Amino acid sequence: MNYFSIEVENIQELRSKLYEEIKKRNISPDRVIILTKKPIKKKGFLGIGGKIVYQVWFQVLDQGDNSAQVTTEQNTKSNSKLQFSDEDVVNSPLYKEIETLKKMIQEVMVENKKIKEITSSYLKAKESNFEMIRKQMIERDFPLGFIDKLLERVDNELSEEEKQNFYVVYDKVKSLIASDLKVASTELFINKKPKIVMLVGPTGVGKTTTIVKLALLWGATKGRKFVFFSLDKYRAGASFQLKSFAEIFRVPMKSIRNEDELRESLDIFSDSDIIFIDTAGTSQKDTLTINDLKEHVKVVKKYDVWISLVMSAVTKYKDMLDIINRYSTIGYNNIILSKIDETNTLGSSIAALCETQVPLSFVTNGQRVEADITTFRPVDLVYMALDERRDI
Ligand SMILES: Nc1nc2c(ncn2[C@@H]2O[C@H](COP(=O)(O)OP(=O)(O)OP(=O)(O)O)[C@@H](O)[C@H]2O)c(=O)[nH]1
Ligand SMILES: [Mg+2]
Repeated sequence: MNYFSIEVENIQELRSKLYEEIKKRNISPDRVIILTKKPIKKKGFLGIGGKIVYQVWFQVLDQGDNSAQVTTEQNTKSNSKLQFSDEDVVNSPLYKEIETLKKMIQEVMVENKKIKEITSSYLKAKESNFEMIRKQMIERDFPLGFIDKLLERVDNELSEEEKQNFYVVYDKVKSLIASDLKVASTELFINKKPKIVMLVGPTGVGKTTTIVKLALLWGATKGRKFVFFSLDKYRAGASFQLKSFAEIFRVPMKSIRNEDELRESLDIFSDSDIIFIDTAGTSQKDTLTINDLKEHVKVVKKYDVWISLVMSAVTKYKDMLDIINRYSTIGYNNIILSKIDETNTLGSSIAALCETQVPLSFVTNGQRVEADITTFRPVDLVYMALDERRDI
């Protein structure tokens, strides 16, 4: 005596699968009886959806079994290939019993249809939430690769239920970006005098303007003694801009042409609380000037230093990564994101900062030295980057 089971969703399927099984086993349909039938729930992909199938167990009676309604004629046939006709199958008691199953299976079909409808509305809601956020992030200039990686994390970290709610998905996006964004302290601690504050970065990003803003913030308003150095030896009259600010602050300003002069001047002004060093704008592609800058940095690294890479928020994403990477040989401590007032989209900057994990110290948002420098909690900056721009 042996047994077999078939799992089906509808009666047609049961008929054809059973017929296949009978043919495969080469048994007379009269020897097959239904033992049990029960609905079972099959889990869907990733735990959503799923369906109910009918599991029907059959017993194949032994040829000598009394309950088997096997005729001698059929017994004789049993050793040849496919010894019974389709008609035998259809007229067998087994098939009659199958008819009674029909109703039950139809009920299961209705149930399955309902499950399918719920599942597809779930998926539709999730997809439209993700799509809306994706679209918004593209508009805010977040790079595609960054968006995809982020949404994949959101997909993995939220439950199916949570993904139905746009605001839950949106908050998750914000909190993931904010937790990836590193920030540097914007307090200037002077452990050992003189503290060196140095800004490096590409041409025209606002290094000189920003160093004046920092001198106001950390020097003048705190009553500290400070001086300016300018390492801008490449352009005649380049230090003029800084000189005029030094006059306003009534502090010394020294133009430096080489490492020896730098050493000397550091020595001369060693009783200052802070020495603010402005540097020449260098193209990130210009390895010669970056190397030259590196030699100067070696001299100042003997002191207590704060070195910031100034990077304009208007820069293209790939160029940002290139700048962050090339200047890394200098060994800066943090990034100052400048000119955020000149763009409506902060996506590329935020993505570049998150991906490189360099801490952000300040953002600058205008030309006014007395006002346009500020700090943000990462979460606020992320809100700014994702939402419509608010006045800052
Ligand atoms: N809109 C805007 N303009 C800024 C900001 N910071 C600086 N600028 C302007 O950008 C221009 C260049 O600024 P600088 O401070 O000279 O830039 P730099 O990096 O020192 O330039 P180089 O020394 O030539 O490399 C000036 O016109 C500044 O007023 C800012 O946050 N927003
Ligand atoms: Mg400058």
